Amino acid sequence: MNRRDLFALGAGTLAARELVAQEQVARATRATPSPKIKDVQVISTAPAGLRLPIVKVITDQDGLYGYGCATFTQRADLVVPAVEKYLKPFLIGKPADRIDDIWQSCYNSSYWRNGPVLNNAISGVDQALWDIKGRQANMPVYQLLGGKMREAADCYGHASGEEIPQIIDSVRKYMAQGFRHVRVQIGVPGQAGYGAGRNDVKVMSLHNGPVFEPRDYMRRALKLFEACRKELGDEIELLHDVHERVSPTQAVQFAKDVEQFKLFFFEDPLSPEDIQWFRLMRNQCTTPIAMGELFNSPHEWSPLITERLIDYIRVHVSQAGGLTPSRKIAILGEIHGVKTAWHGPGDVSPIGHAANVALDLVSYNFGIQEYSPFNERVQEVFSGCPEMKNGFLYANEKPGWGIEVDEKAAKKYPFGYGERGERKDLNGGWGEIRRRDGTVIKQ
Ligand code: GCO
Ligand code: MG
Repeated sequence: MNRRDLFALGAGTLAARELVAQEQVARATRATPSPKIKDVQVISTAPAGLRLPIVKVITDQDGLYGYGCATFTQRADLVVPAVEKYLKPFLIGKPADRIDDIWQSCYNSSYWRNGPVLNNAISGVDQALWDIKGRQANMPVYQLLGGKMREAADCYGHASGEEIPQIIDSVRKYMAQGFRHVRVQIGVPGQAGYGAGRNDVKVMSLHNGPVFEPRDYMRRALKLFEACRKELGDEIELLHDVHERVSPTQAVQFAKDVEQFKLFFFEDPLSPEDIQWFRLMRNQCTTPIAMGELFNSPHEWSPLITERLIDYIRVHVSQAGGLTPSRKIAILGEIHGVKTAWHGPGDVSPIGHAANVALDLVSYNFGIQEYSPFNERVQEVFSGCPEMKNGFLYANEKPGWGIEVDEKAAKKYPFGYGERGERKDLNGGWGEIRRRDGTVIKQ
């Protein structure tokens, strides 16, 4: 019997009122229809010569789509079929608003998981779904995560060079722009150090390729820190990236030797294969340790965080599978007193940088953000990049990530070419670096 019949019968007004109330509740709780995933595409672009695969998820609702960062620059072409051949057919027709559910199903759909290609592909989809949800809600993503805990993300810039005076000069330039944190890297003459030039010197070696000797590098780096403290004082926060270039015992010794210079953090002293050594390093000194840009798997970050063996977790957000798992990493860190320092070099796309900033703003345990400037070409392709002011990075306040991708401009900068349009060897993948005797090293 419906409402009209009840009234017609003049039946008890109580029953009639109850029916009306039930209808109201049903109307209020009836969910708006979920947007369904209609298409999943990859935009391949390298505006700064670094290959950035971007995933675009398009829904069946007019004009509702989103972008996600899937940047695994060294093997960027492989991310494309991982998205288009496997995730796309798996996702078509699925509700775009069930983000974690989609993340879990993509993650499990390959059975073998936690590899960089597949994780980056999932990240592209995951971040695009967050963008879509933000656009639907008419809010920036950081609002969906609970809102700001701070106004902007304090950042560090990169100062590097072949000789000490050059680097000190570069730090001063950052300080003049308002930065309070700067990473310092120095080259070794004739050697292929990380993040610094090598000048024209030739070093003796048993092969013709780039050379790197860990002990030469460590001696130079210690001289650099000493000079920085002498010339720049104690207030500027100095950071350094070892880039897993030394052996485990050298790393422990190096961490002890730099303790006196009070670095803000000492990054990647060990490779992911050697993470068991962090316990020893911890027992030997109080140098703050940052680690994790190479991590793919919870088996890597979980023990280091829960056993409080590092100070900063430095995951490359797309490498871990996107915003959804990285938010969980941040929360795990908060519980264990480990701070965040998301990887933010030039080979993270502006969408990825926007995801970093969203996490920076909402995480209590934010530590520092790595910053790489967005050049003109990058901004030609990506409008609405996070903004830098006085060493702080600000989120775009528009819905979602607030970034639009100009797909026509993106096509002007295909994979495999450098910043000046020159063809890149190995399609931009990395070659090898060897010690004097020819032993290949991690780089
Ligand atoms: C850092 C880095 C990077 C990586 C690069 C690899 O910024 O801390 O170690 O520069 O080397 O992202 O592609
Ligand atoms: Mg690094």
